[in-house]
Amino acid sequence: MPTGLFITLEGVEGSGKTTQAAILGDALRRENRRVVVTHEPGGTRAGEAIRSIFLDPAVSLDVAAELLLVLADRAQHVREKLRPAVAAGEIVISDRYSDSTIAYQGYGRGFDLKLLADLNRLASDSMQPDLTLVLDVPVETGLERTRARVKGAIRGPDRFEGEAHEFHTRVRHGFLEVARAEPDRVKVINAAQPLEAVSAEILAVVSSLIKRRCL
Ligand code: T5A
Repeated sequence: MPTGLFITLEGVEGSGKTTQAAILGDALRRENRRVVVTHEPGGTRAGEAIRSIFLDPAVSLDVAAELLLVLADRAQHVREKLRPAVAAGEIVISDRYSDSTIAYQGYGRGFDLKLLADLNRLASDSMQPDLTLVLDVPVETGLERTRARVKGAIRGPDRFEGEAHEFHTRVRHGFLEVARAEPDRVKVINAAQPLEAVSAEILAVVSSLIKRRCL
């Protein structure tokens, strides 16, 4: 029975996850590996509909509704896309997953971490990443990158980009706490470096895992 690999990229706004997920996907495809690059919220048709409500600052959302929406997105993503792809032997790279709920809804919004762990287990059907890379940057660096992007686009900041600096500081701390608690699964990458240096570090960690798993 073929088994692939499940890799997640996590981090604060503008840490470079989307950019690095694409670069890693391309690098692995060049090695003739089968790769799926996906993201949360989103990644399925239902997920994209959820995402549009979830991120729109013009839609009023209580924090409990926000939490339940992102969990609904994950429940669909795992069952429709992530688990079948890994079972088929693909390397799945997800731009955000369960640790974002711990960091944003737990450390950011203040939900109880034990409750979130239970809800994450339900939503993810207990599917854990083989490897999680936390792209760590100072909050200001990340927000500066997203602001530069917003300037050149027609859209304004989304629900989270518009949050206070303290919120993002708690979120960054949350990711680092997750990494401290689970050092075998979670590796912290210094994402304040130039793009190519970050990509090289990520590829080295992933290649070493692939080698260990004999994939
Ligand atoms: N959320 C999500 C929750 O609250 N709970 C959850 O459980 C989940 C799953 C998702 C939002 O949802 C929240 C968290 C998020 O706020 P999103 O639009 O998917 O919203 O937002 P992000 O995941 O934060 O994506 P961003 O696009 O904002 O950030 P990325 O993906 O980290 O950064 P990226 O790659 O788009 O890069 C941003 C800019 O920086 C440049 C890029 O070219 C780009 O312009 N850049 C660099 N510049 C210099 N040096 C580098 N090393 C660079 N790397 C990238």
